[in-house]
Amino acid sequence: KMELFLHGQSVGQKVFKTASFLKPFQEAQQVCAQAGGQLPSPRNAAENEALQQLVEFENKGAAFLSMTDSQTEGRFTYPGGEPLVYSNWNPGEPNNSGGNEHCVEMYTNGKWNDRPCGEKRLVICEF
Ligand code: GN1
Ligand code: CA
Ligand code: CA
Repeated sequence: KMELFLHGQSVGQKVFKTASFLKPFQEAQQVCAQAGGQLPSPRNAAENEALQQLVEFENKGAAFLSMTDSQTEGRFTYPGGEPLVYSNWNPGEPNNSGGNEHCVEMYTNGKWNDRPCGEKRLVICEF
């Protein structure tokens, strides 16, 4: 798919834009909210692919997704609390390694891993 803008990807009605910097999850959430968006919630393979292209292009490592299992361990939900309609976990994930992985990162290859929320990851927002 053609890259129309350097720092954005549009897919369906959704646009992903990268902030190009790294933040812990809570600050990343605030950055997106302040901009009128939210952290990315890829809900199908096309959205996941569009986001993956942006993560890969940025070349700053993995990016945070919106979803957490902070409410109930092992049950990942969107910011509104709904359960996932789509996932692209790396094999063996989510594993809640160390008992403290309640956020989700997308690797540059598009696969997901649960990860501690306090770690700094690339900030991309969806609008
Ligand atoms: C890392 O370090 P280890 O193997 O316990 C990672 C996990 C991954 C795992 C994949 C903090 O865990 O999220 O699931 O590798 N956690 C950290 O093998 O690096
Ligand atoms: Ca967890
Ligand atoms: Ca993990």
